[in-house]
Amino acid sequence: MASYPPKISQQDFINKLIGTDAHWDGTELSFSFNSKSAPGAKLDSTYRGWIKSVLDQMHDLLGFDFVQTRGTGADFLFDGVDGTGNRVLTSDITPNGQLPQFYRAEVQFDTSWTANQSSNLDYGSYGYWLIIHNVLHAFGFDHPGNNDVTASYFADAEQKNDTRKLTVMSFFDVEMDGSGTSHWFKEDGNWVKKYASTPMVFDLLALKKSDFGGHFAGYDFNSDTRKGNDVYGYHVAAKLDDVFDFKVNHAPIVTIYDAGGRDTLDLSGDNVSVRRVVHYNPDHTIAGYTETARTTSLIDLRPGKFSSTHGMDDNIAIAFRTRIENAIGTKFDDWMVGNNWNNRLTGQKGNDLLDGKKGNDVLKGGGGDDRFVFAKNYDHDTIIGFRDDHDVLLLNDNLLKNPMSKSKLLKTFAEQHKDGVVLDFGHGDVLKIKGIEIAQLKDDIYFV
Ligand SMILES: [Ca+2]
Ligand SMILES: [Ca+2]
Ligand SMILES: [Ca+2]
Ligand SMILES: [Zn+2]
Repeated sequence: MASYPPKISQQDFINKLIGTDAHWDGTELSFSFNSKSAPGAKLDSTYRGWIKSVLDQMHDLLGFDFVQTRGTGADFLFDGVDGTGNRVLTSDITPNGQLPQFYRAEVQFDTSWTANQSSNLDYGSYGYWLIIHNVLHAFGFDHPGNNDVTASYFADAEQKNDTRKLTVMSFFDVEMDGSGTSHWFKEDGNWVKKYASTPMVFDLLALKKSDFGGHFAGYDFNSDTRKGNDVYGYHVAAKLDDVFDFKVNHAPIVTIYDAGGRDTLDLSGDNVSVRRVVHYNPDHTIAGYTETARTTSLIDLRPGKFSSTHGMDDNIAIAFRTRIENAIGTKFDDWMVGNNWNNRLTGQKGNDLLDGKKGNDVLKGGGGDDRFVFAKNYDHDTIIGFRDDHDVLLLNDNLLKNPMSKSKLLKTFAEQHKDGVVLDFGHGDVLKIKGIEIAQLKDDIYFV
């Protein structure tokens, strides 16, 4: 009987990722590709392009400028090997009274592996995931457990949440922890397992300097990255990293880091209509899979939280400290959750639930029968295009000191304005519902 390993705290988990205090210093790092690799093992131009795209990601996260050089003396040497396995070798020195500093990293990819053949590299592929994994090794990361590529979850995982959901350093699939999390994606009629194409939420926490009591020297984050008003997902600007363009990265498993501006997660182009459901045996091992219609998505803008889109689960995360203000939903039934800032949530087609949380939010349900959540400390929210007898108001009873009837509620708090109804619950909690009259609203209110 397989049993789950214990769950450990976020702090303990991240301490496991940070195996050493060694780190890279300075602002510029050189890299090169070994031109003297064994014949047939050499990394071709396609492979090199994918490695460079990972270095671009590391620039956007940490600000290092990566400069390509010739020869084998670079800070990062990327090498192809034939049959000796993937390896990362780092060297560091400890200057007097300081933390250890890296001065060299050699990253070897075994191109005899099918996954490492350049024709098999793409966003979401195992081979691309492995490049990110190994580059993070070269930045000082360890595996979250004492295990390697041959490990199996029930025999070797030291913590229940050691899966690829939180970190690219894990060897265990997201579904292993019994959560039912599916990263399967149907491609050309076949179900394919997808992998993260950016460092994930805990990786970013572990990379960041001083987040964890100075245990790790860590890195400052790049405060210039995408600091304008950016759109992620669909209808993105040409200059955006392709990893966040879901027309290119069409089965996205990503964590979004953004340094400022008013940003939008646009999921309007997500038309994935099937998903793969994971089934478990009584002993927690995987029993098998079934295919089902995909009808919902979850879009959660809170830092550190995951969204479930493209028929997958927990595949898009917002990094801690990253603020994404706006979201555009799919044609399916979206559950949209805002954050503590001012959000604009647009449900579009489908029966959506919109929950802006704190901040002055604008909620637009679009077609379908939509539900709008309002509660204490939600500030000034505005609902646009409320459809009488279709849309529903879900009012949290924490807005009221004492329970009351809907008629009493409307009498006490509602005021008819030219363009809609304003419900002023006091203490700055004001909900405006546009395009409706008080009398129409009564049968559309529910207390939750
Ligand atoms: Ca931005
Ligand atoms: Ca809708
Ligand atoms: Ca909000
Ligand atoms: Zn590794």
